[in-house]
Amino acid sequence: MPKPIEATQTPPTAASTIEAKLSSQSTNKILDELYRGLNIFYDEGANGQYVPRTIMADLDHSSLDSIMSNQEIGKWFRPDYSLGSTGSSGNNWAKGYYTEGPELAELVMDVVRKSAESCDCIQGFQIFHSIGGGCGSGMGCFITNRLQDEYGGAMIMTNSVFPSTKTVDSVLAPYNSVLTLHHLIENVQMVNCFDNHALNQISQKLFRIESPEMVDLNEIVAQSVTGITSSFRFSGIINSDLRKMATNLVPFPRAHFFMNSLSPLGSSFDNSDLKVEQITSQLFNPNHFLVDANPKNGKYLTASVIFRGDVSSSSAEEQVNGILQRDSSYFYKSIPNNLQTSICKVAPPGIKRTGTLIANSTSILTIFRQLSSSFSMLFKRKAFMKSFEIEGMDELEFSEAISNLNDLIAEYELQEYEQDNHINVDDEELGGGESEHVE
Ligand SMILES: Nc1nc2c(ncn2[C@@H]2O[C@H](COP(=O)(O)OP(=O)(O)OP(=O)(O)O)[C@@H](O)[C@H]2O)c(=O)[nH]1
Ligand SMILES: [Mg+2]
Repeated sequence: MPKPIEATQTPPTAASTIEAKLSSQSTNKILDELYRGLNIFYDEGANGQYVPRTIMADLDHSSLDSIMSNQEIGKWFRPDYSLGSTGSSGNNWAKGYYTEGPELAELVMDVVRKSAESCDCIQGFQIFHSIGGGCGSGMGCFITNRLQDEYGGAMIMTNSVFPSTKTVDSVLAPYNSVLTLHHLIENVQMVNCFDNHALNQISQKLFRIESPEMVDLNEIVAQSVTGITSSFRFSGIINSDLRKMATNLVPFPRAHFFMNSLSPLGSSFDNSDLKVEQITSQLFNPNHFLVDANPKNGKYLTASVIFRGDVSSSSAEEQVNGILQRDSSYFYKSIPNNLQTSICKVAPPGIKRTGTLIANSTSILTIFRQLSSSFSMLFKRKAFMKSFEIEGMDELEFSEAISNLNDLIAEYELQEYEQDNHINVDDEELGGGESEHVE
């Protein structure tokens, strides 16, 4: 089974329980750190209970019912923050965005407003959704747009499950995904990309789970997100809020799609005490990425390694510098210092140290090209268009979405081309025309 995951072990249990769980590392400093970060994602309720500021919504209420009726986790969430309806998006983005979704999305916005009132300062929003179905994609886009309208200055980071590149989701998944990407390119500042093929491979090969279920895949996603957000929750680390993270990791505004990796992952050997060297090496191992794209097929525009636990800055620096030397050809050279390292002294419970890599890599093109091609195969035959047209959509919206994605692909390709051919954009713009060869 996957290693302990903070998201399932920390609040909203009573603060005293957290303390007990952390007895092995319960120095006052660490506890101070933990309490300091609690109110970033949790409200403190009666009796010292911490309640996640999480709003769950689905047009098909059965998924929410199963969470809320779950004996272990159901009691964690506020019932009035769980919003389901008896409708369905029938796997259709247009229903989620135009017809069925908006009414529920407005109820979500009411709860967002209520929740926002208890915040001192709204830094931003995190959205978890899949983009291949109709609700997470269509209604997800609607909500994103409403958040932008109402909280224009706030940052939005999504954790988006892309359709698998290897197995077939729904036949409409390419349409739903490209229509969603159109919005994610324009209205969101950062997207953490996941896909179920990669998550399944990790579950099967590294965790040795024969037939992984969604809960197994979601645990890996949760583990990754706790790593990413550790820099917001604990002090003294770079990327200490969503805005700083975007500033450091997004060199060109539209190139904000991250592929992330984790270490440790798996149960084949004792993972609780991996050395910094092993963790660093695993983070850059293609088998540890949570999306089915090989980082060695592209270039890291930027990347950030977050170590947690008992890690000294000298060993972190030494290992990360080693990667920079070994894999220098995979790093975009026109952005100096594009691999950052930070250390958070608080490890997840029960483990000595962990690492998370957030990578802004042009390898994400693998996913985009695949989506663009499967979208175009359907669209050139106008296949399944009728089901979108009866919800009020027209072809133009599809053409705009695919051309936006294709433009993004071209932008990433240009970055790769310039690096591969050692072209310095400034020289080109100045009319120099000569390629600058950098060894
Ligand atoms: N990792 C992960 N993937 C999920 C989960 N739920 C759904 N998916 C994936 O997301 C895709 C779309 O899921 P749906 O449940 O159809 O999406 P939806 O957003 O609820 O949309 P509709 O059901 O069409 O209204 C599925 O094919 C799954 O591959 C989950 O809990 N975890
Ligand atoms: Mg659904």
